Amino acid sequence: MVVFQEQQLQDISKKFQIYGEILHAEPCKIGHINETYTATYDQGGTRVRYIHQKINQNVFKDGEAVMENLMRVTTHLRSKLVAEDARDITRRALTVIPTRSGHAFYRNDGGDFWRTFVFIEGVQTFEAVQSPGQAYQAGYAFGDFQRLLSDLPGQRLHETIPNFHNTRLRYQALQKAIETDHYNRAQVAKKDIDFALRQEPIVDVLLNALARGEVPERVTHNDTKFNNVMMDVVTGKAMCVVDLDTVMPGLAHYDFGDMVRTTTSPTVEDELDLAKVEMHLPMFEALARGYLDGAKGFLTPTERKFLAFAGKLITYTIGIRFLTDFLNGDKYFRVHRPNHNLDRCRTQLKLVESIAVQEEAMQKIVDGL
Ligand code: GN1
Ligand code: MG
Repeated sequence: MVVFQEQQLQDISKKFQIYGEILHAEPCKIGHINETYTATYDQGGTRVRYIHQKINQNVFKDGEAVMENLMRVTTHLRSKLVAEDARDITRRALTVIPTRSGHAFYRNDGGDFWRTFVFIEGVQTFEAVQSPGQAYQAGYAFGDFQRLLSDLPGQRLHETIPNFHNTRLRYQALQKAIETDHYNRAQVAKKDIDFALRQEPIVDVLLNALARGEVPERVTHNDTKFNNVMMDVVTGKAMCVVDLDTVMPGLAHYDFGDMVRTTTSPTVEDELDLAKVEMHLPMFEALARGYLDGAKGFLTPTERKFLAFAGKLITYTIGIRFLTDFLNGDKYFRVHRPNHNLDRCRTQLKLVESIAVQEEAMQKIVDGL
């Protein structure tokens, strides 16, 4: 397996405009979807690192659309940073390294899409938030990201995964998985299923607001996990937002909601001790403050009214996606142990409960900012 990966990366490395020789490459274990490697090259006696990544085509059916979005988004971010006279630009926005023939990606004989990024040095990511200061930084980074993309020129971005945050469709997929119960797993998840089904009244709230024109479509990141923000090792400041494959039209709430999911409980996504899984108000306050500071006032009053609710809804939506995948035999999210998706689901549903009892207090905080 390792030998195969090394051989594969040797081949891949030759396709991109990278000078020097590849010395070694390690798989990066963070994401649940794509295959990512950190590769070290020797360039004239200096060691330089790059990221090579294979797109998961079971999840992203149209690799070309993903790459077209990615190029438009990274190019725009870069030009905005240049216009704002920002320093350290290759650490503030992802930089795609083109192939030797000048394309954004390399497609091998098997049809796999590979792309390469500049490796950002001197940053780190965290699986769980440690302090309100970090929550502020994450909120700021994604608010700033939405703001920088709010004037993206050209046509609407491709929907790289259609209906990605459509909670109604996610709910229907759950119902189907329960009915089919192909792996006989519904019994062990009975309590979780019951809880999930009882939340049906919240499922359509944002979809209805969108349909009624109360909240606008925006360019959003759609996967604003805390570990998708790279923070400077020395200053602790957020430097760069990564994982741009789901950047597409969406609601600001999808982003804010996933930040609440991953940045207000100081626990990991698959925490087993559910007593520890709790929405902490000081984290939320810092997160919301950071987000609104970064967004610099582009949100409408109606958008702001749904921010606390969004935390509950998106945490719920990801929770039922884990539950559905558990029932369907772990086909979507990469798992590392038995019942992993069920554990992840339980963490999310526990957080939904915790948010539900504090939702009013959370919204009050938003209203006061
Ligand atoms: C997946 O790419 P990664 O592993 O950060 C998923 C997100 C989920 C997340 C849960 C394309 O994100 O939607 O919120 O897992 N990405 C996709 O950790 O489905
Ligand atoms: Mg992702």
